[in-house]
This record gives sequence, C-alpha cells and structure tokens, in this order.
Amino acid sequence: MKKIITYGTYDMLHIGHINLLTRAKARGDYLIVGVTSDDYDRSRGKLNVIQSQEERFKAIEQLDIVDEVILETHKTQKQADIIKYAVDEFVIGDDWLNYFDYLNELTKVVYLPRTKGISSTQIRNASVTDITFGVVNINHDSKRFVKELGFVSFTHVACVYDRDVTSKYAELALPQKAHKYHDYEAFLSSYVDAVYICGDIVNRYKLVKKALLFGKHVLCENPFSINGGETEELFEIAREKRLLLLLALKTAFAPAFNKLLEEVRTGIIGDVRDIRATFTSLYKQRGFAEDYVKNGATNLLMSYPSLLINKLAGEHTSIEFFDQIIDGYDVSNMAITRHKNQVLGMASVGVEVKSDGNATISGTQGYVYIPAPWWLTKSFHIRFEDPSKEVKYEFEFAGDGLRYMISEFVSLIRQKNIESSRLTINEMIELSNIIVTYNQRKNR
Ligand code: C2G
Repeated sequence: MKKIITYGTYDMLHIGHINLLTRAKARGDYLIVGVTSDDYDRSRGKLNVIQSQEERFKAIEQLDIVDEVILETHKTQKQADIIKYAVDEFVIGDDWLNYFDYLNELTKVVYLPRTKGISSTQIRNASVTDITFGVVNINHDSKRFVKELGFVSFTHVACVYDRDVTSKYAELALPQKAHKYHDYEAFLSSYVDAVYICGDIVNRYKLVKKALLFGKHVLCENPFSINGGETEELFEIAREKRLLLLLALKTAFAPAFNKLLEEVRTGIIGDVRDIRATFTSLYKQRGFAEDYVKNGATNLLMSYPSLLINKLAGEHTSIEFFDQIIDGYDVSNMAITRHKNQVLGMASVGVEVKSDGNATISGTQGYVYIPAPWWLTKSFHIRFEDPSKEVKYEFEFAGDGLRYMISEFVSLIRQKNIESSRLTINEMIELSNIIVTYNQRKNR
C-alpha cells in the first residue's frame, strides 16, 4: 500500500484544497492529512485563520478521499510522522517549492501546482468583518496592546477611553479615525465589539462590570479585582449575557507553553511532584510609576507562576505566603501551595528584587526546565537522569507575545464561544482566589 501525506491549515475549505487533496490521493492508496493546530499556526505567524482547529479538522475528516486525519502541532512533526506512518510520498502545493526538500532524506517530496484564482485569504477578505476594539486607559500596557493588535488580521481599534483629558493619545499608535472619549458610558455606547481594559487595579472591577452590562466582550489585564466575590460576580454577568470575559495573561496563550503542558500531561517526566516558578521585574527601573509598583508583587505578578502550578497540579488544598513588606506593600512574596496527590507548588514574585526567572517542573522520571523568562515561553528542556536523553523544544514567540492571546480572544468571539480552553473560567477564579486570599491575610 502506497501511503501519501500532506499538511495544511484548510481554513474555509475551498476547491483549491480539494484539488490538491484529490491529486495527492491519486498518487497512492492511503492519504493522511495533517491539519495544523491553532497554536502551531499562531507560532508560525498565521494570525488570520478564522475557523477553529476543530472545525478545520472536521471538514477534512468528512472528505471521502481522506483516509486519516492527524493534528500537526509543531515544526519538526513532519519528520516524525513520515517515520511513524511509513510514508512513501510527502505532497504539498508548489507555493512551498523547495521549502521541504530536507524531507527527501526520509521520503519522496512532491510539489503539485496550486489551483489558480482561489485562496483562503481571498475568501476571508471578501466575507470576514473586523472585530472592533475599544481601549480603556492609556499606559504602557495599552501601548503594547495596540501595537500587537496590528498583527492580528480583521481587527482594529475604533475608540479609546481615558478619564484624563490628556495628550497621551499621541503615544498610542491609533488609526486616525479612532474616537477619543473621557466619558465611560459614551465610550461604551459607541460601536465596539470588545474592550481591552488596563490601568488602575482598584477601578478595574467597576470598569469591567459596566463594559459587560453594555454588552461588550472584555479582555482585562490581571487581576480583575483584589476583593472577594467580585471576580465570580463578573463571570456571572458574562455568562448571563453570553459575553467573553478573559484575563490578559499572555503566557496561557503562548504556543510553547501549551506544548509544554501537553508534553507533561503525557507522563513523559512521570508523576509531577513539584512546580517552582519565579517572576521578578524591577518596574521602577523600567520607568513605571511609583503607584503602579505599590500594587505589590503579588497583585502584579503572582498569577503567572500560579497559572503554571494550577495547570499542572489543579486547585490548591492549602496555601502559605512568605512575603517581604516594605513601606506598606509586598516587594516580594513566595506562595507555597499543597495540591492533590502530595504535589507542591512554589511561586516566587518580586518587584524590588531581581532573580532568575526560570521554572522547573519536577517529576518521578525527569524534569522540565523552562529558561528565563519562562512566562514568555520560547523553549523548554525535558531532562532525565541520563543527560543524553534530553529533548529541547523551541518555538517562535514574536514581539511581546500578546498577539497569540489576542488571536485566541478574537477567534472565540467569532465562534460565539465564551470560554477559552487555554484559560478556563475556573482557572481564572482560582488565580483570583489566590490574590484575594493574600490581600485578606495581609490586611488582617
Ligand atoms: N492549495 C492549493 N491551491 C490553492 C490554495 C491552497 O493547491 N489555491 C494547497 C496548498 O499549496 C497546500 C494546501 O492546499 O498544499 C493547504 O493550504 P493551506 O491551508 O494554505 O496550508 P499551508 O499554510 O500551505 O500549510 O504544515 C502546514 C503546511 O506546511 C502548509
């Protein structure tokens, strides 16, 4: 039996794809199609894909000419698949001419002519409308957000809200047509699908709540609130109004971070025993205002290490904080958590102490090491007692990495999905609980 393999995104499946698959099948007896995962597409800079990986996968699965569909999750998978499935020919459109010649070592590589006059890009341009954003507050975060939004197709900033009448607008790279508001309700009454909220932690809860009540999807910097019950209330409103409410924790959406979770969950390092992660940033040296730093290390940073710990160990059963308070705020903190099956979490954060920002996940058979800055996950190492067995994974993490998160946010809105599998509502509530618990204990 002659086995053929081909790969693609297959967004908005069209006749060009079908022609390619039909000709590929005709070259053999058994056709395997690799459909790219959302994470892999995002990591290779494809930020304009409209359909989810599930929709794209299903569309290919339904074709009679296709015998087997697999998910393609990373760059070096093709080599592994060719060996695993004993593939006789690798077939791809000639827009990739010569690009895959390196696979000739393993199998025969065939480039077939593309069908002229049709492409996913063309269909998208003709049928997809922009998701419009309003930006709440002008600061370091929103500047970065606007810049990164520029990399995600079919989106734009329609307006900005800032309480102060200010010249700061010039600092945002805004489209000329973007309206500027100093009145929050007027801003929310304008035509936007979604708002991005950053700035002043104390007022965030009110800003998010009002935006939801005005029917807007919300992407909000971390945390939503530092008071008990408020985060849960926001999710209640979002659920009731069928709106997407997402925490802007970029790490959760980084392709390498998700690959890392997938690997650990296969059991490659055995049972996870403990997870240690550190995130420090000398914000004052980076030019952030004193008021911002006074929010404290826990409120500003704890959710990042807590995310990694929570993803792999689940919710905590007990928590202890070891903080250093100077001038009334925590310049550093370490949260030690216990989880089911004796698993331990150690999360260190600091705003006036600098340390190595790595993370380690220790298991009974080996460990995963993520070099600093682990929260901008670019690569990770899986290591064993025998050093020669080390495996290293490397991924793209372009710009500030917000584009992966924005891309997920926009895809979910298009799919009318109000929960991300990369950062679930329960996970966001658990992260918020840790911050609320700390603030309650600190103020006792
Ligand atoms: N194709 C075609 N004619 C078109 C459009 C696409 O023959 N008018 C082919 C492409 O050449 C490719 C396949 O259809 O072989 C899937 O195309 P895409 O969905 O654009 O996926 P692509 O980004 O090319 O994925 O690992 C992924 C692969 O490297 C390629």
